[in-house]
Amino acid sequence: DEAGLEAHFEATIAHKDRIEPRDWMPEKYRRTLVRQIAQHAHSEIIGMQPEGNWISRAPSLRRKAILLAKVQDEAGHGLYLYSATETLGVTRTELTERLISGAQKYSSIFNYPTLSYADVGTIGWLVDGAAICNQVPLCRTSFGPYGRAMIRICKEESFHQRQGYELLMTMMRGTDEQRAMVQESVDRFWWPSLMMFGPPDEASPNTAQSMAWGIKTHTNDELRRRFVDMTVPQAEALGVTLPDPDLAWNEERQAHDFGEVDWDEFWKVVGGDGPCNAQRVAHRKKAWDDGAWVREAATAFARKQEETADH
Ligand code: FAQ
Repeated sequence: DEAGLEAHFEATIAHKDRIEPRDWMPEKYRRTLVRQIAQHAHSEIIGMQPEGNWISRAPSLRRKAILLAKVQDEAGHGLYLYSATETLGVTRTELTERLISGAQKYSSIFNYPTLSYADVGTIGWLVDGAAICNQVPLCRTSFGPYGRAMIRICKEESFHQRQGYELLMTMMRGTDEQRAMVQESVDRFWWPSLMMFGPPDEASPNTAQSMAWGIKTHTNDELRRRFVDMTVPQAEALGVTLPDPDLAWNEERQAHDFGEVDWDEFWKVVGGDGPCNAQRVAHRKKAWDDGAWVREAATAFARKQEETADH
């Protein structure tokens, strides 16, 4: 009966065991997962655009090969995460339509433009760095397919982070112009990277329930603080300044103090009014529309194969 199933679900969560697709789960748990995993998948797919912008202009064959591999990895992560979402009873077509209509979100960070080649390095260092900080704990999330997907994705994100840092390190060893280009890029991406962790805890409607269900294991602010502590020494090693006058080591807390994120900007970008929101969604819609004939042909071919197999 329903009460027994619910008790079993609660016990599984309490033991930190995993919920699998065939297990009974509360409808709100299922909906929360579809929301979070689909948004995560959409972020990977939309996230191909800012860096994809530089593939044709990479400064060397080696840099181009690295960038191509990274952007392809992001496509793979997106497809992997759509598959995890499909185990909850939605199709990829429905999810893509919800992205294009604006019913579902994707990470705010991908609504900022990539204005210089240094942005490729900064995205790897800061954006993938923030992604790792947020996603390593998700390897132990309560829903099996999501947690297992995160393990592989985090390994690839580590490579992405290192390639970005190495790119910036190379530019910092270059000319004054190159160093200035890195600093200017870090100035633009620092605050938006902090926004990736979501609103402050007191303004995060989903955190409490998601933590009770073991979907999230840390709050948004906890992970944001962890990211700042992790990144400051990396910035020092690189020789760049993080654009926050309030950033300082707090001896007593053994952690960094830092300034307040511009939450008005965050909500504006999340609400669809960031620098590139319209462009990102329009680009995705065009690719989806242009690909309709491929999906139709593949479906017709699969149907024909089935019919032939019957005879
Ligand atoms: N952008 O109550 P909360 C990557 C929304 S990494 C846009 O705190 P929650 C790798 C939130 O959805 C990026 N919207 O929500 C890569 C909710 O709205 P809703 C993807 C945001 O879910 C690197 C509302 O605000 N990573 O792609 C954002 O408990 C380089 C209230 O917020 C993930 O998705 C935001 N930044 O916590 C690819 C990680 N923050 O849905 C290419 C998995 C919040 O009720 C290149 N997701 N919102 O309408 C999570 O960990 C969580 O969903 C959070 C938000 C922490 C993002």
